[in-house]
Amino acid sequence: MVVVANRLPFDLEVQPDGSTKARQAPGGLVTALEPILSRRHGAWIGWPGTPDVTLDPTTADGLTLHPLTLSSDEIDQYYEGFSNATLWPLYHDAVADSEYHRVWWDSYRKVNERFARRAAEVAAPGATVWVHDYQLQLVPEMLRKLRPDVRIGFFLHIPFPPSELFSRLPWRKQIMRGLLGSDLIGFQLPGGSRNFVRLARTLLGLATSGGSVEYEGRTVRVGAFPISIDSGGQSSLAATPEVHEAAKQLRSDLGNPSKIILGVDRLDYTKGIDIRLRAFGELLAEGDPAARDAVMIQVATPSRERLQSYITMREGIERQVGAMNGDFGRIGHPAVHYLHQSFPREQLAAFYVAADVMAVTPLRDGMNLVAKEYVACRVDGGGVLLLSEFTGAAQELRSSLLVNPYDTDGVKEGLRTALTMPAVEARRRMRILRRQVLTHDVDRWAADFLSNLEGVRDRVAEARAR
Ligand code: GDG
Repeated sequence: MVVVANRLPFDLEVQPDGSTKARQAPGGLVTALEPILSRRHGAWIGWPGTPDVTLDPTTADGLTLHPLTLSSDEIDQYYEGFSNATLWPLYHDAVADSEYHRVWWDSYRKVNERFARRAAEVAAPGATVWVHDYQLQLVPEMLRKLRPDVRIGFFLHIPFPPSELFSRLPWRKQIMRGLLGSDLIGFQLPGGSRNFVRLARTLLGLATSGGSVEYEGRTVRVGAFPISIDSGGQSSLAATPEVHEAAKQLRSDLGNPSKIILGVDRLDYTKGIDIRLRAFGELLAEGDPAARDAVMIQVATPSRERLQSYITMREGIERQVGAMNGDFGRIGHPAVHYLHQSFPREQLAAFYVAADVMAVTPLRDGMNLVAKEYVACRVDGGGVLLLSEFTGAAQELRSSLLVNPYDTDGVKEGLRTALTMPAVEARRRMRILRRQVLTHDVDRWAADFLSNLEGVRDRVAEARAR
């Protein structure tokens, strides 16, 4: 089995002695796939994280890593440009403006071609190739031309937008055809899957049924596969004495506040960090008893730091945090602890265990693994999850406190309810959430996707044999 994704699950660094050292890179996709692949001894094709370096294939944790070289220009145009400044905002409800540049598209096409060629070289006869995410939507079609014998699955980690938004893309038909090179296309939610099928019909005039599209004599299956986390692993980590101790220490370091509110996100404008800050700030300004002696911790992992939209957003959030601490902080007790840093998993788990309220308020999010991680970490059965309706996770985590992030009063009310929820009610809700997250883990997600993918081709082969 071969995974093709923009990034390798490891940052590869060349040591002074010429050897290569692997360091785990952060991010949703890596967190999700690494455990499955190591068990299957698979191969992973991706960019090692540094421009202009050429590295030999290497093995780490039982999987073979095939580093693909990207030049600085390609990082500018294919990655930061077309992937993150054209597709990312457009696919997230256009919450920020997308830019359309033909040179970015040319670079996107060329880099996709290179990924496809490498996959064609690496895959064994009849192999399963699983392509991931919005950076590589042209790979399935390109790979099929080179290697018609392999099974091709594609999974999109971010939302797939409605036709009204997708149709803005000058290269909409090419992207649809790129994806249709797959045997199976997976989305996080049924809504994404429906959007895609509708576009196949209206934009390309193809024959479709609920979960399939007829394309060039093949049936392409389309469906929803909501991703999850290593729930058992996360839960066990949270139960260790070290994490328990670190959570206690954290609470005491904060001066034993009445409540700890936590946010954990890549610093991204889709995540609605400003929204939860505003809601908490207003409760503080009103002297709401629910917020008295409460503190907020916002972990904002550095992300896409060279893009102007991210620079502007970061400035806005940092101004907001500064103002809140200026208005409501006391010596030694800021209202918001803002951490623009990346933390080890164990430390993150301690944050989850310590948090009375977990605030997840994106304007749009494919799934949001942080919400699931918080639930998995609450082995004590406590804690309240405040969750945006516009995350994929909201479809499954119905017992959270669901809020509309565009409704400031609604988010404020949600936060107030979370801060004052009686323990019995919080535990009742958390019990239901935990049942969902613990029984629907990342293994189940991958097994579900792969068995569907493998089933598809087997049926095609059987039909041909008849
Ligand atoms: C995309 C989609 C979809 C964050 N800070 C640290 C850290 N993280 C880890 C979290 C979590 C992951 O990064 C973030 O995943 P999310 O799902 O929340 O968000 P995206 O990065 O936007 O992921 C998303 C996902 O893909 C999977 O399909 O759910 O909708 O946008 O696992 O824990 N990990 C560590 N230190 C940090 O400081 N160790």
